[in-house]
Amino acid sequence: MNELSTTETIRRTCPTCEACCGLIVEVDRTNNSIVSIKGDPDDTRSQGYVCAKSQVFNHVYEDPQRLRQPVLKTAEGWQPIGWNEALAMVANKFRGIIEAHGKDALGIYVGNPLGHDFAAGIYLQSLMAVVNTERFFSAGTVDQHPQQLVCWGLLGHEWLFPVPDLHRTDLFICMGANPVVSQGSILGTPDIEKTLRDLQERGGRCVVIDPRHSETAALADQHIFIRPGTDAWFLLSFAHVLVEQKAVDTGHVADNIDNLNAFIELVQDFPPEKTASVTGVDAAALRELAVRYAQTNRAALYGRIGLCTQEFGLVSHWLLMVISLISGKFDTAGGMMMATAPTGGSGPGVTGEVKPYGRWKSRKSGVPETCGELPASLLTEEITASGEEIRGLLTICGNPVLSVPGGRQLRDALSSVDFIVSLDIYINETTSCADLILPSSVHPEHSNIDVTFQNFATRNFASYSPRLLEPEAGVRDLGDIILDIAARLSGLEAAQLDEFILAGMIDTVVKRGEDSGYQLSAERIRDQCDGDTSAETYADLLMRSGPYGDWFGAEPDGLSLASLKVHPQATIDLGALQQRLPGILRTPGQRIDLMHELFTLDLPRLNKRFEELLAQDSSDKGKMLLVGRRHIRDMNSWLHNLRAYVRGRNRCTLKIHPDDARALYLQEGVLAAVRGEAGTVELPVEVTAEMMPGVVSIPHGFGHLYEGCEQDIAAASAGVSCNDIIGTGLDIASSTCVVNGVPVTVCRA
Ligand SMILES: Nc1nc2c(c(=O)[nH]1)N[C@H]1C(S)=C(S)[C@@H](COP(=O)(O)OP(=O)(O)OC[C@H]3O[C@@H](n4cnc5c(=O)[nH]c(N)nc54)[C@H](O)[C@@H]3O)O[C@H]1N2
Ligand SMILES: Nc1nc2c(c(=O)[nH]1)N[C@H]1C(S)=C(S)[C@@H](COP(=O)(O)OP(=O)(O)OC[C@H]3O[C@@H](n4cnc5c(=O)[nH]c(N)nc54)[C@H](O)[C@@H]3O)O[C@H]1N2
Ligand code: SF4
Ligand SMILES: [Mo]
Repeated sequence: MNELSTTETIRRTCPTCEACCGLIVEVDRTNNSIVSIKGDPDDTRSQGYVCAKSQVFNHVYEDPQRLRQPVLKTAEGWQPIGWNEALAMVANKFRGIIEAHGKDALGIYVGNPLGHDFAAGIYLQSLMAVVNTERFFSAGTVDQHPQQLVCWGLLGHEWLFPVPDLHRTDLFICMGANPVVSQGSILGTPDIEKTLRDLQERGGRCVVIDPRHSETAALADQHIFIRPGTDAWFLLSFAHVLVEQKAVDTGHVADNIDNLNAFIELVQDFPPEKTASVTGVDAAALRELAVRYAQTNRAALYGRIGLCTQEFGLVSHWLLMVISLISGKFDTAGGMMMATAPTGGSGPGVTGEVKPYGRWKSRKSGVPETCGELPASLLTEEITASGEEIRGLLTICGNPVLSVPGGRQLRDALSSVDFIVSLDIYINETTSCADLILPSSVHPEHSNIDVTFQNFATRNFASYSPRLLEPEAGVRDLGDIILDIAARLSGLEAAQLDEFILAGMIDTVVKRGEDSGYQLSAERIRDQCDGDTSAETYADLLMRSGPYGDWFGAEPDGLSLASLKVHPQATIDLGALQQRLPGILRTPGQRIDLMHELFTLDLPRLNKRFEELLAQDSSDKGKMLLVGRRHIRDMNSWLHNLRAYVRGRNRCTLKIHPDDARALYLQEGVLAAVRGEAGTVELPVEVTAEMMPGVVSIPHGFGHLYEGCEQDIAAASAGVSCNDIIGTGLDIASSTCVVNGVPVTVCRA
């Protein structure tokens, strides 16, 4: 601290997206406030870069409408309630429901910001173990589930994701992702725009395959329109060309691969000329791209949300990974590679032979779970499942009323749940339906470690973000709240449950030591591990026994939490991505079965759909396919109460191609009515040649229209929710919600 002033400079990472940019924050100690947030030029990853959202966590901290203490819904409105009373009520109500109706009468929905809170992630695992409900839902089923299943099916680990090695690639093919706006997802790179320009400057190419000429497409060397939902056939043809070109080369994993011939046989049937009319991609353009890919040693084929949340999300991501594998571009520099995270693991989830699918089914429609979850769009029908209703619901950092298909129906269904608790910081479209809301500290008030995102980064890194401000009186951290609920439900004190978790982690570390040739006693580990909070201690344990760890002194130059805390920057760069196969494979016998039944069982559905699409008459006026989009100033639904992020032009518009607009008598700015399976919304038209003809786009996360919310700024720029149109259609092979390529009818309102 400077002697003359009360300001202090603290370095931390930005907690708002996966990029984890390094920040310099000036904090004023006299009034416990943040004076400024700037990019840290000395952060080796981000080098001073930040986007407009770097200020988010301070705006949220200062937002007067953010909840700062628990509130209970009463006949007189929301009333403050003490923590003890609130937590006792949660435990009593939930225990009562479980005793009367069984464990599965309790539902849990977890949203996206939880991934940005390391401590909450740890304690969520414990809560899930304690509650053990089959009615578990998360934003993951409107997101990365197909990718998790592909990672499990081919590599044996649900959370071992390949990322494009952007810093060394010469050809980046980007399908169904818009990293220039999203800042990269399962692709952690600060300043993606510069990263892509660097690629171009060294002679490389960026090619975007997307039904919209997105911000990433605008920067790319080539953009190819594709009809939404048809990527699987594009990829089958892509693989066909590789085979035709005799470009199949399985490289250093050749000895681990099974069923290569069967895969080759499969793709023989899909020359580009056969799939062109279905995908809308010219056969010659596809051939040229596939040949270029085959001839480029360092090439990365990447896909994200647009590939996941569509009718054939699982098959598309399977093909994406198999193509990398059979072209020698997987686990090699410049191709698709896996990070080596300092905490050693690659997150929760199933490894090896335990199947992460089909272990139970939803009660109403019999849809199989995947990755321990039921599709979030089925929450509504599960709540009302006759005789097996969800009676108690816990939502954690989630806003499913806006984020999940059939949002309006969900909102209605929530009124029939006996008791809803929301762990959230706002009274919004979802939490306003709760009986009790328990807010937690926000990012400036607690420390954090980017454990999840260290697994998705394009360069290996470690980071520590210290607490910036003294928490306001009575504020509790989200992790502690979750721990407390888990403890009360299992009849323990929070400290006792924490102690069990610690003992379990120490056992894991002892075993890790044995596997790596370090003889460590539990006592020695317990003596040495350290942290300001239990969660920090857990991070210390994992880091010290991880791939760069100090092994509790055995490797004095290795990483520990203490070494991160004294490092001048918030992050330490741990170098380029490394080759990880075959060692890291967790499949039985370390085999990579290219034709795993998880994927091939969906081929008949794929073939049937292909025939239907071939036969389809596309002349039906007003019938369009809906896709989503994101904007740099949004983060799903939760930044709209911050004036800095909603001012300016209305972003919640229907983007439509000029030819379609003309045919439907829609001019710029008029209201269009867009009807889908779940309902109709009306919103202003934006005519733009960005869109592929026949495709329209609406962003998600808007629709702040409900009574009872306490987000005045959001309400003033409400927009509409595209999830009020989108029905509960699934990529049934992965139980993932389809929010892209959704059939809608468009007309003038
Ligand atoms: N149509 C369509 N739907 C989509 C998508 C799409 O592309 N198209 N994308 C999907 C994707 S990828 C995702 S991840 C989901 C997101 O789905 P959700 O995670 O359900 O939605 P969010 O809008 O991110 O809601 C975040 C919630 O967390 C709260 N929150 C924010 N910060 C904190 C905090 O620090 N502490 C606490 N306790 N609470 C906090 C906010 O108030 C808000 O209620 O949406 C999905 N829905
Ligand atoms: N600014 C901002 N950043 C964010 C978020 C945010 O809301 N705002 N959300 C964060 C979250 S939770 C996530 S998961 C990530 C998502 O990160 P991305 O996946 O990079 O983001 P999207 O903008 O959803 O990109 C999806 C793209 O897929 C295209 N698409 C739609 N359907 C299809 C299809 O069938 N085939 C093909 N090939 N393309 C298709 C869409 O036109 C769109 O351009 O972004 C994260 N970052
Ligand atoms: S890119 Fe992401 S991590 Fe970087 S400043 Fe913006 S929101 Fe924060
Ligand atoms: Mo997401």
